[in-house]
Amino acid sequence: MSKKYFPKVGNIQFEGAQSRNPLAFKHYNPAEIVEGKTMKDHMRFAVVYWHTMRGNGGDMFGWGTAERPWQTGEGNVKQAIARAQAMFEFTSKLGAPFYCWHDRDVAPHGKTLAESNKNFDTVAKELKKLQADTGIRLLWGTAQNFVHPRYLHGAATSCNADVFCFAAAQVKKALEWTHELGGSGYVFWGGREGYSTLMNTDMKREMDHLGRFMHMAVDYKKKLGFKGPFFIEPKPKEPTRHQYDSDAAACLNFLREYHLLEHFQLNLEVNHAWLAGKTMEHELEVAGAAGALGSIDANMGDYFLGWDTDQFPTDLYLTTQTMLRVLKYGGFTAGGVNFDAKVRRESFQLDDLFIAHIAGMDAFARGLKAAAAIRKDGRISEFVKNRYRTWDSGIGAKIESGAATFADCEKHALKLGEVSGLESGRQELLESILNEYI
Ligand code: XUL
Ligand code: CO
Repeated sequence: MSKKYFPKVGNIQFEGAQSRNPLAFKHYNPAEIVEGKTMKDHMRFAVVYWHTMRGNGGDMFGWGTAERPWQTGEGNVKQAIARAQAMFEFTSKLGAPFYCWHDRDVAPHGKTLAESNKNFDTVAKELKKLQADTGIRLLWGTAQNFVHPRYLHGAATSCNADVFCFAAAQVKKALEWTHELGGSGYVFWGGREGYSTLMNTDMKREMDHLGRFMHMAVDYKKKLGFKGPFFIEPKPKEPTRHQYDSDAAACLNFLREYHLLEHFQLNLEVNHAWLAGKTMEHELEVAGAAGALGSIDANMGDYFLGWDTDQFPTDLYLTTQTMLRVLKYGGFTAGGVNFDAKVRRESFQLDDLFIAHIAGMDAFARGLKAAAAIRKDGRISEFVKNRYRTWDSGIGAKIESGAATFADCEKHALKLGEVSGLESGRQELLESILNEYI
């Protein structure tokens, strides 16, 4: 493989907590065993094509700022192949075992669908070679069904049936390549599957179309023999006012209503949870309780800007709370920790890409270690268990088993006269126990 885009950076090494080298891991030690598994296998870190390779630091107020030598060129297939090489050079130097793509990040849009497919085939063949050369694997693929103007009213939920067909064709193709490249899963993020105003929207009809679309995808997955899970990625808004897959609970409701739950898990993203007014741990609990915790898009928002800033996740409370839930629900199988994150516009130098990923990986490694230590300590889980002890026997157990009626409850309450023995929720105590491990 040509190694020319990051000549100043070698393979990133683990140097330990004392290291002051910005281009070294201080906490992410891939071989270290935590709760019986290597950190590498716990985290299954992935680098994204879109922000890392395609992002240029531009925002709606200003042009791109980022130094990205593989971005200079005409935007043709030749350049896309050079970009693929840059992607694999970066990911292998970083030591992340996985990557993720949208079809149109990988290869340019053509003038027709056939031309777009041809472009994608050419570059995806190069991806296959690069995967074999480096051992880097595809965590998931997805179709970019929101950038092209044809998707202005949505893709599967467009008011126009022709647009639905283009979206279906794109997912079909993206699924084929995800399968061919040994992808672990496949993601649906509904970029414009929602509405800007209800004045022009038949919401029920759009939801029905989305349900139909997902069933077609499931049928095609079976036909292909693709065994990985489908993931839905919730987000409440942006660019639309309301996105149908607005949060974990809304996605689960949709999946149950359209009899799709057995085929799907969720890919939860921190900044999306925040935009929904939820914490990441809330979303993880909702998904975990339904047996649908699939994967995570690791990033965070800005505490003062109300939009999807996709910052690298460096907040240790966030990573600890996240890893507590991931461990609680048995860890990742097909999913992983995917850095759907971008460096700030001001962090425009090439080495910032490494520094940012290292910061995120180290923050997640600390989160994992803290979560494992908190679980070993056991005070928090013991507290929670003890808090519910009136359900373990007597009337509580009778209610849980379904054997009790309202009349039984009334009899019990009348006998007691009043409730006694309520105890403190001890939020501050629990927070301080967590702090012992941060
Ligand atoms: C957008 C977002 C997407 C998905 C993949 O907010 O998170 O990049 O992760 O389409
Ligand atoms: Co995402």
